[in-house]
Amino acid sequence: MFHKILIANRGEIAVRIIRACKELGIATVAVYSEADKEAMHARLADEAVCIGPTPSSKSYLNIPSIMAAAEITDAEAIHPGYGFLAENAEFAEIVIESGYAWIGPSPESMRIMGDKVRAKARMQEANVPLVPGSDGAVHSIEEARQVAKSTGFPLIIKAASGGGGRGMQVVHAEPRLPAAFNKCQTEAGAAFGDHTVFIEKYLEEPKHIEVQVLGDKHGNIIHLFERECSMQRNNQKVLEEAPSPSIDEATRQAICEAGLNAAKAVNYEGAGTIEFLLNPDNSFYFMEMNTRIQVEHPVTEWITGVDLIEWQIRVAFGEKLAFTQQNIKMKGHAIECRINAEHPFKFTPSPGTVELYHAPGGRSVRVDSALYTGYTVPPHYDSMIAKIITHARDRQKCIRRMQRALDELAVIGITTNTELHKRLLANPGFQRGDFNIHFLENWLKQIPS
Ligand code: MV4
Repeated sequence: MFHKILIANRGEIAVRIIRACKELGIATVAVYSEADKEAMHARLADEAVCIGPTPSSKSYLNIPSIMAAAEITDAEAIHPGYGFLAENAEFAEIVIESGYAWIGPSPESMRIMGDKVRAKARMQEANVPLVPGSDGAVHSIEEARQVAKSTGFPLIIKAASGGGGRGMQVVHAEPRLPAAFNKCQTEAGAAFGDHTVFIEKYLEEPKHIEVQVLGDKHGNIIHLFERECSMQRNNQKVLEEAPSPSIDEATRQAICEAGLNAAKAVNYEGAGTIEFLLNPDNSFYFMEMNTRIQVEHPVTEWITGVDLIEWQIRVAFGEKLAFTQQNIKMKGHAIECRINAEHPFKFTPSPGTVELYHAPGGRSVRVDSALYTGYTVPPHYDSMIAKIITHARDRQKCIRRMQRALDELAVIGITTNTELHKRLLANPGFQRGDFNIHFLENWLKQIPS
């Protein structure tokens, strides 16, 4: 096994990875920015190296600085966590070419999936269902009009280098098509340095279902069932659960098999997620693949019993998966609430010093966080300060357990979105599983705050 791993990240995910390393007997190197000298991840690691000033562009995204930290500490492998450099194929390549192990998929898999047009072409070859739309990139308004004849309206124009909801334009009628096309192209060029766009029929009321996959370097790939991620706002997930409360066993089997086929089509190694849109009639379509560990991985860990970070490390070292698809069984239900330092209904950020932090506990409650009493949440990074995860035999019991866990949570000194979660968990539509990707935004328009 590796002797020492550098974690190129901060916050709760860096802590999560350090914890996994400790349990595996692997030494850890944290990297931190000037704003993060007092951060939990820098304290918990065996060694910590300052990699630059506060802005992430000069620290957590600073590749030469991170590589220097790996060299001076004699680390053998680099774990990127999520966000920052996690899906940067060039960084993965630099890591590998410099003689370190990359705890993630091959740069080639990352490149294919990072280009949504290439990804869709590969998915088509693998018989993974695709949203009807353009056959590859669309280069002109004329071409867009032709595509619109087959998709009809509404349609959605997406940037090939986009993803996660960035660089998209929904078009409801023909007269808006030229302006939306130009806007999408221009914004894609500015944001990603690639103005390539493509077109899909716009699905109006889908759910967001994603399939967790795990592959090793020996060609073994399994899925670990699905997560329901429709509870989001501005493309930021708020609450996730596993399994999805609203799919039948046949749909589950079909969507998980499609996810598995997607991963196999790029010879996927490590932990990854295939995102699908699920229509009310149970038809589903590939949207994109995330070639990283995700924030919401704990809900999958809890229903399957598989430690995903441990297995990311093991497969990166070259170990074979110790289980087959038949060994992976779902048990019970898990929910994750993302606790953010922000106003629960206005969503304005609320950084500052935590005067008191008390984490919930008790049976089947997990807290992934880098928070502590006295810590000052910096304004420069993501506002997520904790993830509360609960598990129970069924969804209703899991909701109840989450409600009592949130009642125990105390964060004094800064404002958090805990109240949003409490209100959401009490909502009858949420409780029935009667929702789609627009639920949260629609509900927020009409609740008093
Ligand atoms: C879509 C869509 C409807 N139809 N594509 C947003 C995130 C990015 N991964 C793709 N997204 C969407 N693509 C078609 N053809 C609706 C969304 C979408 C969405 C998807 C998942 C979760 C939340 C969402 C919120 C708004 C739009």
